[in-house]
Amino acid sequence: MDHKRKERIEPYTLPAGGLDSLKSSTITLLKEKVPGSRFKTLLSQNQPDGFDCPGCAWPDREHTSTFEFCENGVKAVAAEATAKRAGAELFARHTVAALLEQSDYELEQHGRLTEPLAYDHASDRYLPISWDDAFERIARHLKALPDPNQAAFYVSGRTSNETAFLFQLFVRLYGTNNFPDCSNLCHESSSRALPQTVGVGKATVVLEDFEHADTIMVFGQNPATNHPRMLNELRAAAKRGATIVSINPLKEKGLDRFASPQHPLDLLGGGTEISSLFIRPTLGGDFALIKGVAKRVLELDDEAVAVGGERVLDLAFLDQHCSGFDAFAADLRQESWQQLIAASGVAFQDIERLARTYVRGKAVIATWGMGLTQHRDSVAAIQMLSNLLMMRGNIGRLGAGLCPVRGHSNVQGDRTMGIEDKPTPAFLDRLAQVYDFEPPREHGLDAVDTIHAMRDGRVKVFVGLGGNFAMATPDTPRTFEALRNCALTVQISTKLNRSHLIHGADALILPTLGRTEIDLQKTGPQGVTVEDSMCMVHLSYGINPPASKQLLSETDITARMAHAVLGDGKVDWLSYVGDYSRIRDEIAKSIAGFEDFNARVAKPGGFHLTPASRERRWLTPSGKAQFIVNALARDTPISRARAQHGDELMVLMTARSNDQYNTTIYALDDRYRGVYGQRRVLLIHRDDIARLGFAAGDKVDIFTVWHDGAERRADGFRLVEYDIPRGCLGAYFPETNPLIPLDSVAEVSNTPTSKSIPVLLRRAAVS
Ligand SMILES: Nc1nc2c(c(=O)[nH]1)N[C@H]1C(S)=C(S)[C@@H](COP(=O)(O)OP(=O)(O)OC[C@H]3O[C@@H](n4cnc5c(=O)[nH]c(N)nc54)[C@H](O)[C@@H]3O)O[C@H]1N2
Ligand SMILES: Nc1nc2c(c(=O)[nH]1)N[C@H]1C(S)=C(S)[C@@H](COP(=O)(O)OP(=O)(O)OC[C@H]3O[C@@H](n4cnc5c(=O)[nH]c(N)nc54)[C@H](O)[C@@H]3O)O[C@H]1N2
Ligand SMILES: [Mo]
Repeated sequence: MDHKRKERIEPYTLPAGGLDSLKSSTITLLKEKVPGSRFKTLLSQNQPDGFDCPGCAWPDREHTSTFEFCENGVKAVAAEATAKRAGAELFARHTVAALLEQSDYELEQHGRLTEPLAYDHASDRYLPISWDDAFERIARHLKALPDPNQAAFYVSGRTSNETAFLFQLFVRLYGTNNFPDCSNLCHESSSRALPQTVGVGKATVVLEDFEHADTIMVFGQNPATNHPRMLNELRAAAKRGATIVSINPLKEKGLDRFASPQHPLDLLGGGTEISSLFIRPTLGGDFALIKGVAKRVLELDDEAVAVGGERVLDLAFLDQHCSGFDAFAADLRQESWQQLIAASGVAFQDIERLARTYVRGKAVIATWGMGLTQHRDSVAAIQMLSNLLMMRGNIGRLGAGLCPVRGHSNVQGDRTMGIEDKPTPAFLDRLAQVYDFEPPREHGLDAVDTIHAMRDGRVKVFVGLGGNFAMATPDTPRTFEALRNCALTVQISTKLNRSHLIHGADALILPTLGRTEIDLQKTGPQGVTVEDSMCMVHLSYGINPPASKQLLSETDITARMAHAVLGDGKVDWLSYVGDYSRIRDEIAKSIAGFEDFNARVAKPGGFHLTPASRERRWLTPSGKAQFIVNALARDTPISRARAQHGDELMVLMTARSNDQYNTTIYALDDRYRGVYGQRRVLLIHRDDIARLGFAAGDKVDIFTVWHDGAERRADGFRLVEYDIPRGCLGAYFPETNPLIPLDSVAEVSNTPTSKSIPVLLRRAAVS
């Protein structure tokens, strides 16, 4: 095929969704050679007797009565149901060094892993190993460590509650809280911000609230690509007359117009207008923007008081439910407009418009994604958003509330099950009591700190339950160095990825079932449970035959690994494998909110794990919804880099294309942004192209400005003129992860600042 023709830039002018969405899904199914018999899989997605879609954590309507088409879901399911296989022959044909030459896209194309493999130094190849020998090898390494804190146990967010529970129990009985997880790279800022303000780090809304909201503010999210089913809710809200605001440096497709594949009339017409207002902060400008809106709300209340009008603040809520409002108001009053405007990159008129829209709303939902969580001051920004909603009592009532929109389909459930490097004493106390042991109390390592520890030799064994740690994390060369410094790396995976190739001295690949596959055990096919982004817990049953007879379920792998390491002391590990409802009985005993788990989850649609904040019970130290004062950061790595480099300094965000799932590259298009056949592109404002002395289409190398003297670069990116604020750049990850310094992290949450990297551009050395 003519490669040049495929590589093109062509702005997308249709509404998001629509027939193109169906087309793109069909192409994926054909490309993956998904057998026709498996198409029915798609219809079982999110059905009462089907499986929970591995695509994202957006909830389903009553775990639905009708099939809800979703491009993201189709791609995720097709990627798992693919007919392609990465069997032992593949590894016999290629050395690891040869596989390393392949792109992430090519690695993904090999298909599903089929049997356990162990790295062989002599031949630089992965060779088959028996399951028993694999577990024995893990046990040998783990038992040899002088301190259990020398091992780290990564969890990606597709793992079921049942597996996650067993996994954390195993790891804590082994003796560590070293649980780096994908959350650390994702919504950790939400998980750390919200407990301090409203007591729980989860959404206070359920889907039904979207039917009652009159105003919905969407911060830093690209739902057309990442949560397409969310657009059906926004569409319905827009049709009812609700006001939807998008707060995003980019005017993302789908947040403007959406043609729902669910509604044939939409496909024929021009779709539905979603957002009536676009507020476009500079990258990382949200804290200042939201603080500005809060300041304006306070001023509008002052004005109402002055003329004896209706109060803008919800005085009853503030009085009964909140603590710290006076200090918060005093801080808002002293904040300078000039600073807020400069830091947010939003003109006063737009701050005013957003404030007035917010104040007009009687029931306001704020949703957010990675645009809010992956900056240095993300925790402060999310707390400011919580403050803003609290000012008008928009938490814990119909149609209103906080809604962090999580990514991986069970990332929230995994945390609930105890995949947490900083577990609460209450959680550990209960585990201690149920299993009669003293769990480790010392906080463990998160994702970034695990990389530091592996580099320093403090962690020697890395076990990854899903995910692609090597590519999902920042500072790629340093992360590679870290993983290669391990004595053993173990990856429990469905498909081949770079984390298998960047390995320790000893290395294992343990292939596993995906959620769409039938998990047949002694007592019959097993269901597993997940918790979605709005705290609904439900059962999921796979329906496809396993990709290979040699696959074990994640639960089985976890139980056998635990058995090999710990024996049958406190827990009879293997006894749980035959019947997962027995694990749910253990969860019911051990984790708050899961009483009578099996019975409750058996009901169609499952149950809501209602967070106290939704009921206006505040699990904060003050027992109230807590206003939190945070100051505008004035001295930051970006401000320092700008002082040094002036206007040449640009700020880069790294996000997803339409054809990728995190580090999994399905194909090379990002059609909503008009990018085809390529990924090494850099979105940039036309004025910046000219100002920096380039032309659109030029190739540049990107360099990070950081204080440690190390060179961080990513080469050969094509400049694409784009409607993005001046001074800001957009590119895709994982290609740009080498640019993110390991110590460029959000305060408190330690999340890499994937959306604000200070960089300089140079004409590419090789064009
Ligand atoms: N198809 C598909 N679906 C997915 C995924 C996938 O990779 N592919 N990943 C899953 C996962 S794990 C997650 S976490 C979610 C991620 O879903 P999103 O949260 O939508 O993640 P991103 O693609 O990183 O997009 C971030 C958005 O934030 C905006 N943004 C960037 N910086 C800022 C800022 O400073 N302020 C504001 N206000 N906005 C900003 C960007 O323009 C972009 O629209 O999607 C999940 N669903
Ligand atoms: N620069 C930059 N970096 C980022 C982000 C960003 O916006 N910018 N986003 C971050 C975010 S939000 C996240 S969540 C992380 C994602 O980080 P991860 O969760 O680590 O990465 P994924 O790409 O989702 O993992 C894909 C791999 O998971 C395995 N897999 C898939 N399904 C299953 C399963 O059911 N079981 C098992 N055992 N394995 C499975 C497959 O082998 C596949 O190759 O990346 C983060 N990294
Ligand atoms: Mo995520």
